[in-house]
Amino acid sequence: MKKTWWKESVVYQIYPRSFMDSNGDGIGDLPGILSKLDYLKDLGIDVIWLCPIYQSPNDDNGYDISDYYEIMSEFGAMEDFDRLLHEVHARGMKLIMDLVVNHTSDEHAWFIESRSSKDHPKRDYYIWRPAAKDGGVPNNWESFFSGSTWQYDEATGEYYLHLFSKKQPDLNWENPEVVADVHKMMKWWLDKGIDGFRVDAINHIGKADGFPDDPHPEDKSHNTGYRLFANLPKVHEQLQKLNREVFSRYDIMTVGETSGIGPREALLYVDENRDEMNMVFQFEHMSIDSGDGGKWDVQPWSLPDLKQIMSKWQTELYGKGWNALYFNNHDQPRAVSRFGDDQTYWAESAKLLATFLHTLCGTPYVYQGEEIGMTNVAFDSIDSYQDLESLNFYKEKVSEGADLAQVLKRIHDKGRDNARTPMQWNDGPQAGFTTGEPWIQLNTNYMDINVEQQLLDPDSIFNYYKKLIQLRKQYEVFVYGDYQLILEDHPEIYAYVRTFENETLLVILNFFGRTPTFQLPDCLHIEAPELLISNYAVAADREIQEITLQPYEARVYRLP
Ligand code: TEU
Ligand code: CA
Repeated sequence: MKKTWWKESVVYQIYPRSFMDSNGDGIGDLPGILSKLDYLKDLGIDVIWLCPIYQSPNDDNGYDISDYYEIMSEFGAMEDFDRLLHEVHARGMKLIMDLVVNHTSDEHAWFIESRSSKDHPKRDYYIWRPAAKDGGVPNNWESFFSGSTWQYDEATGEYYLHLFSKKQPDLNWENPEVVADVHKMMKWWLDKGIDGFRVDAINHIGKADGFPDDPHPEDKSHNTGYRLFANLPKVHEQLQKLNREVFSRYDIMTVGETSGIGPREALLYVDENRDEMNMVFQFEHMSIDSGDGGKWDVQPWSLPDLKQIMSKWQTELYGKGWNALYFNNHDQPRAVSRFGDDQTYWAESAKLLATFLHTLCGTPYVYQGEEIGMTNVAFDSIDSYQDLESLNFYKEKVSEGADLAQVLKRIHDKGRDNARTPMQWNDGPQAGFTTGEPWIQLNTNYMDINVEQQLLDPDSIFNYYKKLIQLRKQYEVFVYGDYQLILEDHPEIYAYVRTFENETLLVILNFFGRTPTFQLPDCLHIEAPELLISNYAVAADREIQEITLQPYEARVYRLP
C-alpha cells in the first residue's frame, strides 16, 4: 500500500460562520479562525477543511457562490485568506477548500447572463428546459431542499434546473466552456498554495440524457429523480479529466462528497489505479437511523447494522482505495446525541465514538465542536432556525397540514442547525464566540461544555481526542493496518483487530449504557497486551480473556 501524507493526516472541518467571530458582528470570520490555529495545532490536527468562504449571498451559507475569486465580505478579504494560509503552513498544517461546482448562486455573473436571453453566449452554462406538454414543470424530479428541481423564469419563459435551492442553479457540465472555466478557477486556488479540495456534491454533476421522469416516485428512500442525477458514468468521465488536467499536477488531497453508493461504486471514485479522487464521504452509515416515513423520520439504529456497513467499507476498500471516516459534519446532527448518550454518559459516549473514529482504517475527519462533545440543540420555535433546508421542510409540511409538533421533532432530531450553533469556547457571554449577537442562537449548555474548561481537565473529551491523534502518529498500524471484525453478532460490543507488519491492535467498544461481558475469541492468543488508551481507569490487570465492560467503555490494546 502506498504511504502518503493524506492517509496519515487527521482533518478538522471548520464551518467558518460558527467558528470564531473577531469583530463582534456575530458572524465567524477568517481572522477568527486565525486566532484559533494554535488551538488546532495543540489538538494535533494536520489538515483544515474550510467550508465555503467565497463571495455568496448566503442562501445556503456559502454553498451558493456568486464569485469564486473573492472572499465573502462577512468573512474578510483576500489578504485575510492569504495570511491564514501562510499561518497554517507556518505551523506545519495544511488547508483544503470546499469546491462547490455542481451549482453556483443565481447571483453569479454567469447565471445573470444566462437567464438574460435564450441566445446569450452564456445560456448553456446552466440547464434550461421548456415547460412540459401539459404546461407544467419539465419532469417529476424533486429538489433536496423540497419542491420541484425546476424553477420557471419569466424573462425567457423557460425553467432552469436546481437540485438544491432555487438560488443554486446547476451548472451544465456538458458544456466544455463550463468545464474549462471550472478547471481554470481550481488552478487559480491551487497556484495560491492550497493543499486540496473537498468536492461538494460531485456525484450530481451528470444528469440523465433527455431529463426523463423518474419511473419510481413512490420510492421514498431518496428524493424523486435521485437515480437520474446521482453517480452516473458521466461523473467519472469528468473526474478523470479533472484529475488529468488539474489534480495530478499538484501534491494535494481530494475528498469527494458522494451519497448513494456502496464500496463497489466507491471504488470507481477512489481506486488508486483509476486516478479520480483520493477518498469519498459515503453516506451508508448515516442512514442506519432513518425510518421509512419520509424525510428525517428517525428509527432506533442497531449495532449489527453499523458493523455490517463499516466492515464492508473497511474490507472492500483495503489495499485498493482509501476511506474517509466521519460521524459528524455541518449537515448531520451531532454524533454524541445521535449514536451516543448526551445525558447520562455524555463524556463516555463521546470518547467511545472518538475511539471508533480514530481506530478504523482511513482518514478521520473531526467536525468543529466534536472534540469537546458538543450536542444537538432543540429550539422551541421554528423562528429560531436558520437553515433553509429545515425552513423549507417546515413550510412544505405546513402546506400539507401535517402535525407541526411532529415536524419540529424531526428538525430537532435531524436538522442541520444542530451542527451549526456557535463553537463553545468558554462559559462567558456568548460562549466566547462573539462580543455581539450571534447569527444563530447558542446551545445553552456552553456553561458545561466548552473549550476553556476542557483544556484544563486532563480527563476531558478534548484531551482524549488529542491522545488518540498522537497514537495515530506513533503507531503505523492505526493508519495502515487491515481490519478484522470479531464477535460479529454481538448486539452491544463492537470489537476488531487491526494488523500491519508486526503490529496488532485490539479495539473493544461497548456501544450502549449496559455492562456486557467481552470474551476474547479462542482463535486469538494474547499475552501481556499493552493498554494504549481507554475511557475508564482500567486496573493494572492485564488479563483480557474476559472483561465486564462499563457503559460506553472503549479500550485499545497493542499486542506484542
Ligand atoms: O451537501 C449535498 C448533499 O448532502 C447531497 O449531495 C446529498 O446527495 C444528499 O443530501 C443525500 O441525502 C452539500 C453540502 O454539504 C451542503 O451543506 C450543501 O447545502 C449542499 O451540498 C449544496 O451545496
Ligand atoms: Ca465577524
